[in-house]
Amino acid sequence: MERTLVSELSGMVGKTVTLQGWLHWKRDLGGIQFALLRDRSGIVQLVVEKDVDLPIAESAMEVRGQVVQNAKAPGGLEVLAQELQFLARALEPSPIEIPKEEWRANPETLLEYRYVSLRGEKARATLKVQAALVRGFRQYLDAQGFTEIFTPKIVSAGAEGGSNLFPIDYFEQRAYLAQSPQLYKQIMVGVYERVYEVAPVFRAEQHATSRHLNEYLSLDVEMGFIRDENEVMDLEENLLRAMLEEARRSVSSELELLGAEWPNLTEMPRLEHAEARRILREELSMPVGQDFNEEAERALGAWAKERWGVDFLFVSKYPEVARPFYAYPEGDGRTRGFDLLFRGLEITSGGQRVHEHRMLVEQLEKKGNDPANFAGYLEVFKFGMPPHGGFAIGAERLTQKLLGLPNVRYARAFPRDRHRLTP
Ligand code: AMO
Repeated sequence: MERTLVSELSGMVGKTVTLQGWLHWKRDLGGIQFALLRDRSGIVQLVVEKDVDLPIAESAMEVRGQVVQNAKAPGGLEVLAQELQFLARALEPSPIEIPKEEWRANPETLLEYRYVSLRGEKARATLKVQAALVRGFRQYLDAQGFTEIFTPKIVSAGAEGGSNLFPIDYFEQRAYLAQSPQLYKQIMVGVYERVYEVAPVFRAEQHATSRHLNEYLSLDVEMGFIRDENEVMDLEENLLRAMLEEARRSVSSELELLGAEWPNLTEMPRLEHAEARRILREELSMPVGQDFNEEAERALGAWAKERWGVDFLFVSKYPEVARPFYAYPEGDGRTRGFDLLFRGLEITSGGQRVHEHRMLVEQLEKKGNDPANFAGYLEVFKFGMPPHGGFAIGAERLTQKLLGLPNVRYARAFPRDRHRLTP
């Protein structure tokens, strides 16, 4: 018996079909019962004889029945159930009544019972949008001659500075969970010229905020033989357009369901860091440091939206003091490093990197690092590393801002935050 998906029913009026899915909701009207069946493609109403003993919601089931039109049913169709088979009965009532509660449940409850709350249409749509963005990322970069790489997540040293590393025991040695594939993606530029990685990274952020996760999906890009960081930003612009277009093409109904506001993809201006600071200080009367805090980023985002009508804003030529040792110095205190803000939230850091061994040693020392501790890393730069640069996009933050989610945790199936290690 061939399975029909809910999304295929409109072409099957009058026919008898077999559906599989979950019991989403049920109502007993005395003479007759109504139920909703949910599968991966949608939800349909079932009309069920009164003497059938329907199990509780979230049971897995198979139904054979006739497809009929009914203007009053959701989607204008329903299935008159003739045979029902329960493949896996739910053992107890779901802690979250998905259809009723998902849109207004306590956020902590949704995360606590993630294994069922993920079945809600909002949660499913969110992660489908993210999957489409990631698919767009891969498709675009594949077409541009990039090679996908897979680098270790158990590492011997931090890539972004030591403060937020998770230490682990690695037999007799101390190891860490990777904060970023930074050093490895640079090494791989020496192999393939253009590389990308889609993988989780780990940050021991102590603070619980709406934009920090302790484990997040990093979309990393690195490319060789560049003239300067502008080429990297050009690539990121086109990449983001491709990612969003893939989402619009493949998950438009999910975007609509979640009320996603389509961003301005035409213009993504580049503002030098010094100019951004001036604007914050003089035009927005905000105290600013060398690195922008959350408030400053939000203010800059709002300023750019009002002034230029843009959603994406690059802040370029970051000062050396606010960048890691591998950022390419301009020699005047600035670097070729940039951030990209999306609706006032940093979704990317990137830039051109130091590719010369001698300069790298200098930069390490300038930052107070002992080059001896980076011997393995420095080794790589003895063998013809071309000028190169890249960036990383935080997938959850991009999803969060595209969909207007109040917290980045909803953009991850099983978020790890300061207080959450389960489910
Ligand atoms: P950075 O540390 O700025 O740069 O991280 C890059 C992007 O990753 C996202 N991000 C986070 N998302 C959720 N929770 C967090 N705790 C978190 N921390 C960072 C942000 C951020 O812009 N190696 C460099 C990238 C590069 O230069 O290629 C790096 O990791 O969206």
